[in-house]
Amino acid sequence: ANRTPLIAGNWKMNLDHLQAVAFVQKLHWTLKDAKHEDGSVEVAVFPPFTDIRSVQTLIDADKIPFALGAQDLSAHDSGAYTGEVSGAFLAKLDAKYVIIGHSERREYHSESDEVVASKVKAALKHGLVPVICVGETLAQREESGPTAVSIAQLETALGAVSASDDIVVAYEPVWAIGTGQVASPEQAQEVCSALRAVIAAKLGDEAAARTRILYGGSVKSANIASFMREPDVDGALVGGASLVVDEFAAIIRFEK
Ligand code: G2H
Repeated sequence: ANRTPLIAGNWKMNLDHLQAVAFVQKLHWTLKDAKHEDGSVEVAVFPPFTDIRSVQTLIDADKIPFALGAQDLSAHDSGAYTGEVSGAFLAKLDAKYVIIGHSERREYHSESDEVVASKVKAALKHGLVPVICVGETLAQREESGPTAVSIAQLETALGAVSASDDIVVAYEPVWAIGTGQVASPEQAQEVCSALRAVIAAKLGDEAAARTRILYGGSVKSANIASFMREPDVDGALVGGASLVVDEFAAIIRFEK
């Protein structure tokens, strides 16, 4: 299949808006002449909400070919939801993507599969591409095997998705997140291929062939190529390593 690889930097709660602008500028200069310039790899950054406007202004002014995303959104459009951010607001800032159901949201903010599904619906309503995160804990892997939890999470998340919608799926085994304990390429492939089968069953073969599925969890420049060689891994959701200019640039420059 002909899917453009997506390298996505999830900054989590790091870099204030001034640091963010400096970082994106430096990354852009480091990548001059790299293949993302010709569109053969898509680069996306996911800063904290407070940085999005500043990064968007910079990207626009300097014609930097990075897509912009948020790390979460509200399931609601507007109203009395103190502290929440609507997909409508993110769309107005030219955000293209929004991460939904990251394991840190599921764990620290008790986001259920149903909440994730309602946020996916809200993202699509506002023209944002949801990056739907799924993945199992070590205990779940030992109890129900490598694929069951991710399959169930994705099936619920796709509840309000239709075949023509643009979505991205990210498989992030919880035991590999920020731990340095990376999944093997074979483990990533096994789950990513099972997730593609879920998309095929729910949305059809065309959607399954078109949708990008990312691996996330301790991705680094030293291991990115091994994941990208797997047929069902179409990119990476990168946390820690996306905060280091040279390291993230090297990930974007991966050679299979
Ligand atoms: C998983 C990943 C990015 P890290 O959370 O979403 O983070 O690369 O630091 O494991």
